[in-house]
Amino acid sequence: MNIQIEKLAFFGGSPSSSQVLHVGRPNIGNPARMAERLQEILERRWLSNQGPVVLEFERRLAGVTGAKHNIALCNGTIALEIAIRALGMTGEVIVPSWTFVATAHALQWQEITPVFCDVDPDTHNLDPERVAALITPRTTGIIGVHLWGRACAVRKLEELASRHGLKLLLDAAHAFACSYDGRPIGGFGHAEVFSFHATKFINTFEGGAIATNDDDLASRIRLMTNFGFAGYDRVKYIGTNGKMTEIAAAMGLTSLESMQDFVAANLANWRQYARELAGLPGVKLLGYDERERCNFQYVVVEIDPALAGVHRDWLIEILHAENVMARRYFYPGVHRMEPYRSYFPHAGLLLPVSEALAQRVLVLPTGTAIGAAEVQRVSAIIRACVQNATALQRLLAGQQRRVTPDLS
Ligand code: T4K
Repeated sequence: MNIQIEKLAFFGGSPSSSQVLHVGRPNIGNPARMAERLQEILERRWLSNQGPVVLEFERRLAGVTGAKHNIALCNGTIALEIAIRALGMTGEVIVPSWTFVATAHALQWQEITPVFCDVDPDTHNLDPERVAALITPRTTGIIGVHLWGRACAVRKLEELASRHGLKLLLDAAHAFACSYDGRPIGGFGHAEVFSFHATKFINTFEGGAIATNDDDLASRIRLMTNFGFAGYDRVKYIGTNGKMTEIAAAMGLTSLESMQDFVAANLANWRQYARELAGLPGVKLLGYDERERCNFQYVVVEIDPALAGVHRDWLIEILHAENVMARRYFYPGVHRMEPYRSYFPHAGLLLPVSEALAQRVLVLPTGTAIGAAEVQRVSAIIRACVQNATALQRLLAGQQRRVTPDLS
């Protein structure tokens, strides 16, 4: 595919395709099977409250996570909030800023202070040495995130948590069906939390789950998920409503049946991106450890403007004009979002890696909705921009529209 940069849609040309490509277009399993399940649910007239489809979904989750308890919930954020509360976290909890905002909000929502910790530049996950330096007498827990489906430094975080008597919760929203050290994600820390949002590898429209091997914790979580009810008329705990619906679980079961197809599509896309973007200066595609199980749901690229000659934000604008809705997750970093930026205006000083990643990361479309032709199209646009960076800079300088940041 030959792209001439002066003819890019951003400069007034026509987009390379009218097809809009998204990051997070849902993976859909067999629609006929989903329709059958919906029919059964409607005939049964059992729509929520631990119905048979939710129970079957939980059993199937156990087969993937290997955890003893797998509690299906209405979304990943409520799952985080419930897990945090059931674990008894209070005071301060150490968490990366380089994550989706829900990880921190789930703490702040309960008036627990998120203490932002920097990440390792190679893994994008919590740096355990920096975590150790942030522990204070007020610290009650650590939340590690398996960002992009790549496991965080679980072993070191477990050691640290046990040495200091802290709770360790793992936000595994991205890491369903992934592994760490050959063991499935789901059984580490005190509990792990999954998201089954529409944009996730396996989806239940909206949904989530908590996996744990701790019997007491699991029963507290189950109580909290259903208002604290331990039977008709008997509330023995403070609770909320975190229940998953039957139709959501039906979508989950349907998704699980096609899980291997989803992985295969993601892996094929990722490998093709790797081939097509290879050798471009300043363009680093994040790798996956292929010895571990992975869902390959995220195609993450880091753009180093000094080497590439183009800034990530220029590429975003150019790609969007071409109908490629690439994303700059998790810009500008949670510590720069409200209320955190008002509470901790200088947090960035201790988060140099997170700050740099927020300027460089570009997430590209993948999933079963796209294939080889689309990957080739996205890659060709990026390649054309980087290979013609000097000409691109000249064209941008001549634009009336201001393009930030200005590299000149
Ligand atoms: N922890 C981590 C580390 C997380 O990443 C997340 C969620 C959570 C916790 C919390 O879990 P949940 O409470 O969400 O279960 C998305 C998702 O809303 C969010 O689930 C996800 N992380 C985050 C990384 O991404 P946005 O702002 O990108 O969503 P949105 O609406 O822009 O959708 C992305 C693209 O997907 C759109 O361009 C269009 C496409 N799309 C989306 C939906 C919903 C579709 O084609 N069809 C659809 O149905 O946040």
